[in-house]
Parts: sequence; C-alpha cells; structure tokens
Amino acid sequence: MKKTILTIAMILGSLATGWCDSQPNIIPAPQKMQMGEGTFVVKKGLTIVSKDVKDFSANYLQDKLDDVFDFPIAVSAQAKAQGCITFATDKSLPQEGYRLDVTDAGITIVSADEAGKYYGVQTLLQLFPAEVYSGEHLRLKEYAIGALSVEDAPRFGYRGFMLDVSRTFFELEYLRNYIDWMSNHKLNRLHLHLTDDNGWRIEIKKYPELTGKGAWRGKNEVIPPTYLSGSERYGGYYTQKEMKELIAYAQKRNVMIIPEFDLPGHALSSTAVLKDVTCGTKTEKASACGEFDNVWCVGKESNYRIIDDIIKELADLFPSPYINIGGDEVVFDYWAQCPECQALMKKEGYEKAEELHGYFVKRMESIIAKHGKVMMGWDDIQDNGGLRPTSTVVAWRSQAKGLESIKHGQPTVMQTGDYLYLDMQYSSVERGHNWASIIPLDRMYSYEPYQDMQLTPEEEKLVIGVQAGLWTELMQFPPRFAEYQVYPRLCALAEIGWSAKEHKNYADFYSRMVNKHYDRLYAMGIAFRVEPPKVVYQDAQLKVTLPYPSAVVRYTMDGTEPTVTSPVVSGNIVTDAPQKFRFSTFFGRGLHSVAVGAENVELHRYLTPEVSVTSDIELQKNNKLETITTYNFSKMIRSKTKVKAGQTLTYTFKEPVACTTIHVPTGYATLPFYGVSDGYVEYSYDGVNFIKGEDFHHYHAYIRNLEAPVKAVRIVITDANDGWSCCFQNLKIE
Ligand code: TNX
Repeated sequence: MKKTILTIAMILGSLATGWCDSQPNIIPAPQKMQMGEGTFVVKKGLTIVSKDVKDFSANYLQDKLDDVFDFPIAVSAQAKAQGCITFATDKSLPQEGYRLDVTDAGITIVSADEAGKYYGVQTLLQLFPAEVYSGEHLRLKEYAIGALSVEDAPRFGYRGFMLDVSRTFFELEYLRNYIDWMSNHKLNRLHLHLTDDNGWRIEIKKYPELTGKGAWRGKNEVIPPTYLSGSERYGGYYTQKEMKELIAYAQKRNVMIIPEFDLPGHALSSTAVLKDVTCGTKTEKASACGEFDNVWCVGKESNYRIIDDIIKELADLFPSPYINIGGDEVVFDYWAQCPECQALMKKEGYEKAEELHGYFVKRMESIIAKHGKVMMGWDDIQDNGGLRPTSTVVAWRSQAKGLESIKHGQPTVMQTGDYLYLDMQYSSVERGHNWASIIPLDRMYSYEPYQDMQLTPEEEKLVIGVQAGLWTELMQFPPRFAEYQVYPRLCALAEIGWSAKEHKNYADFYSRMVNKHYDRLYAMGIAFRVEPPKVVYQDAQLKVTLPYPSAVVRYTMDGTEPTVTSPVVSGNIVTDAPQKFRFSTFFGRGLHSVAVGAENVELHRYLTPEVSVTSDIELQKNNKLETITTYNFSKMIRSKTKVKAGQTLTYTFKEPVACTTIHVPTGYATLPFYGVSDGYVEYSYDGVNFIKGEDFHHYHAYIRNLEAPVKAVRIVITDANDGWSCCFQNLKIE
C-alpha cells in the first residue's frame, strides 16, 4: 500500500501543474463553441460565486474540484473581480441551456434554470483532468484552462435511458451510479421498467404480496427460476421510502424517473401473486419471453380497481408527469376463450380479441388521468387506435411504428430496437442478443430520430426525444456486464439527443472518445466496453489494427485469453501457426476487450466422431435428436416443457474417442438461456459403466482428465431447469 502511494505521489509530483488539452473533447458536442485567446489559471484562492451558497450545482462543483486540487475552494455569495467561477441567471436562455465563458479573468456559467446550471458545470468539468470524476487526489497546485465560450442547449427535451430492473435486480447504490453517469452526459430521463414476468420491484402498500412474493424467484417461490437464477432465491425490491430518496437524488441531477408497470402482458410477477386477475383460461402459445398465464383479464371489473390502487400509489410516489403501462407483446388467446372477456366483446361490439387491448389501454388512460398523470406505453398501445392526444408512445418495434404514432398525433419517444437496444451485441463475437440488430458504437451513433420519415415541422415537434434501453435477461452474469452493454453506447445516445444534427460526425465523436472521454468513463468507475483490435493473417504475418492509435493490445500464443502481463503488440507478428494467437485491448487497471484471433483463420477444430443420441426427454415439434449429432455449433434442440429429475440424454459414439476434454454445452448456442441448471454429466469408457463427472454450472459442464477413449457421455437431470424449456447442443470434443 505504502509503495503505491509513493509511486502515485512521484508521478503526481511531475503533474502538479496542468494544462487543459488543446481540444476540449466535450461529449455531447455543444451547439456552439468558440476557442478564445489566453487562459484562466485555477489556483489557490479560487472561489465559486453563487447567490445561494447552498445551491446544489455550486456545491457539487466544489466537491469535484476539491478532489483534484491541493487547496480548499470556497463557495461564496460575494462577487470578486478575479479568480472566480461565477454563476448567474439569464431568463432569456433556453430551458436546460447554459452559457459558459472562460477568460483570463475568470469563468462564468449563465443559465435560465437549475438544469442549465448543472449542465454548465458538467461541461466545465470536462475541461479539467478526467480524475475530476474519480475523487482521486491529484493535488494539483494550478491548472490552466484555455479561454473558450460555449453556448449550449439540447436538441430534444427527452433524453432517456431505460433500465429493466425486473429481470435483473439492481441495488439502489448502483442506480445512483447510473443517475450520476447519465447526468454527466446530460441525459435527463430514467425510465425504470419496474415490473415484468420475472420480478416485481416496487413496494405497493395496499398489496404487500406484490413484493413479498412477486419480487423473488426460485425453486419454492411463486415466481419460477429463470435467467440463470437456478436453485438460488433471486430478487429484491425498492421500498417507497427508498424510491423517494432515489427520486430526490435524481431530481438534483436533472433526471426524472419514469415508472413502468407493464400490463396487461409481461405480468407474471403480479398475475401469479394476486388472486384471480387472469382469465384462468389456457393456451399452448407461450409469450415472447416463453411465459404462460402472465396476462391480466380485461373482462373483470375488479381488475381495474386493483390497477387503480396500484397506479394511485405510483402517481403519489413519482413526481413524473408520466406513468408507463407497458402494453407490449400480449398473448390474446386467454381473452379469446374467457367468458368475461367474451361478454365485454359483445357489449362493445368487438370482433377480435385484440380489440380488447385497445379497450384496456383506454381504461388505463382514464385511470392515469384521474390521478393527474399522462399515459406512456410501448408502441403496441396504438395498435387498436383512439389514444388521447397526450398519450405518449415509445416506438420500439421500428421507425415505421414511430412514424405511425406521429401521424396519429401522439407525442413519441424513439427507442427503436435495431439502433437503440443496449442488450444487442456490439459484434458477432460478443455476448448479447441480435434479434433486432448487431449494434456497434458507430451504428448507434448513426441513428437519427427523424430517419425514414417525411415530417412537417409540426410533426417533428411530436418527436419529444430518444432513449436507449437495456433489457436485462442476460445481465446477471458476468458481473457488471450491464455497464459493458451501456457504455460507451450511451455516450453516442447522449449526442443524438443533445447535439445539433449538423454537428454529428462519427469520426469527430470517436476522436473525442479516445482522446479524453474513455479516461473520463474510467475515472467515473464505469466498467465500459473496450474495443478489440482487428487481426488478419496475411503473407505469413498476423497484422493487428489497433482500435485507436494509443490502444494497448496484448497477446498470447497458446489460445488462452491475454492478461495484463501478456506481451504488448508492436508491429506485425511473423508466424506459421496463427491459430493459437489471441489478442485483447487493455484499458487502465482491470478493463479489457474480448479476446479475438485472426478473422481469416479457423481458430479451433473440434473432433467430429460419429455419434448417436437417445433421450427420454420430450422435444418440441420439429426438433430432432439428430440435430445434435452434426457438430454444427449454431444448432440446438429444445424440450417441450421443463425437464424433470431423473431424465437423461445420452451421446453414444460409434467408436470410442481418444480425446482430452469434452465440453457439454446446454442452453442457447450463443446465450446463457434455457440450459440445464440442475444436473451433472457422466461418461463411460465401455458404454455400460458410467463415471460421474462435473455438475452443470451456468448451463455448461466439462469432462476432463480422461484416461481412455470415451464411448458415451450422458446428461443426468436432477431437478427442473430454470426457464420454461431446456435446450441441448452438439458436444465440443478436443
Ligand atoms: C422485447 S422491447 C421486449 C422485452 C425483451 C426484449 C429483449 C419490448 C417492449 N419487449 O420484454 O426484454 O425484447 O431484447
């Protein structure tokens, strides 16, 4: 410990005075910025001048600067001619806008409102060393900032981030970090997806069972295990008191928290807990996420009373003018067979069950209006027409769904999956979904809210903003993977929402990212995604293209993942055995990219011995056991229902196979979804006597230390899997 302090002090000794970078590398790019002549030197005696010495932004700034400078910084109401950072008000400036001027004499931040003041501070912080975010004591004695003048205001009023706290539960402390990080990027709406099939996350006083039971999934819980929760009791929730504190924390940072109570589908965490809210009818059709019995009945009048109670508590708790009722991906089959829904259809003169969705949405509108709020929902809420003019649509399925909403005159937030879903993969070699698209940083950046729309200026105003969303089915593992998915893509979103369209330029954005902003993200403590290098094998050499000029890329030659002690790439690598080389980009202490090999080299060849598979597990229609005898690793087969203790699946080789390791993957081929959560593998040298091997962990098991050629491998199920079905794959034999 002592030693590190010493070395840090030595390094800092040489840094005791500093100079702001010649380019300020501001993210999101301001509307107008002009570099001036001269510098302002921050040094001992610096005062922050604010009429109200208790003002949040002034104290926040003091706090941040105190950390990097070697002298105390005062907040005072007394103006001075020199050496100050002065806050002033100008009511003629736009909402959330600010003017920041740095001259030889001092710094001023002028704004019309609190938000503008806070954002002026955010821009100012970006003119200091990145450590201003980390609380690391740089002990600078002085720091010179080049003169500049910024005039800034947002392009859109709604600049959001949606976080699904249902599938993965996030602790309050962690949510506070997200609020800090968002507000550092001038994002101002946090849409919390508080309820879904897999967990109810907000205390409702009138129905304590919603969190008492609905917040927990597990083997003996009302909500079954799913998404790797296995046999663990998984969950958590926010009390109203805690949520109030979080709301206040967010408000100070100009972030509005918008609650979502997803209805009438995606609702197992309430339908399984509350009595008689479903139709009680059955269907073979699973919901989009594979759930059953997760739809509220629309024919029962008592349901509207319960929803009213819940909405009332949400409306009282959240100052947000919006309450989001979700409304997405409903399986209508339950309604089609329900006598109460049928009676309602008759009464309303409906022909199709989906028209009941429109009815339900309208009932939600009036309940929400009664509590003084505006309804918000996914674009499915417009499918049956007739929304109130204030009801706000979040377009997720496509740009066209956004256009449809605008043509209906609804205020619209753009969150289209194919550009703005943060649970999508960055690249084909990284974890994540890809059903909407693969979304590298440049693709997200390229998103333009008005793309593929021919809008009049009036219609353009209906696009109130943009948001990016993180669905969290895949986020419980590995630790902090959520941050990897969100950053740096949320920096791109910040620029889409804030900066002028004419200023958007990916090359420029990327250079600001790599020149300074990655350092800021690092100092904020974000475990952001680091980009891997590109590697090709050509003319007997491995040619490595760094993701950016200063990137540190390390490599191994034995197929293992590079570590901080692996050698650093400098120049091309001559080799006639490129298969086992792996490369990763490293950033700071602890961050690195995925490990990649050369793009044009087959990196791995598994053995492909002739094999047959037998099992007593019932498969879904059109699924065949032969599929997992082909060694096509993108293929899988799935069971019709959950598997049961005692069931087995056996791979038998035609001839015993000499090998060192057999990897038995289950679940989706590319994602940890629907695999064996309780079970083990066994193997046999003679096909008769089996030896017990490893238990499954996160849906995978390995057979190692083999002593003779293997004749058969068997998966033995010891308890139901998490998720609604179980998937099996080809063996990976080495
Ligand atoms: C679709 S987007 C969903 C979510 C899933 C997501 C996974 C939307 C309104 N529904 O329930 O989590 O896909 O990418």
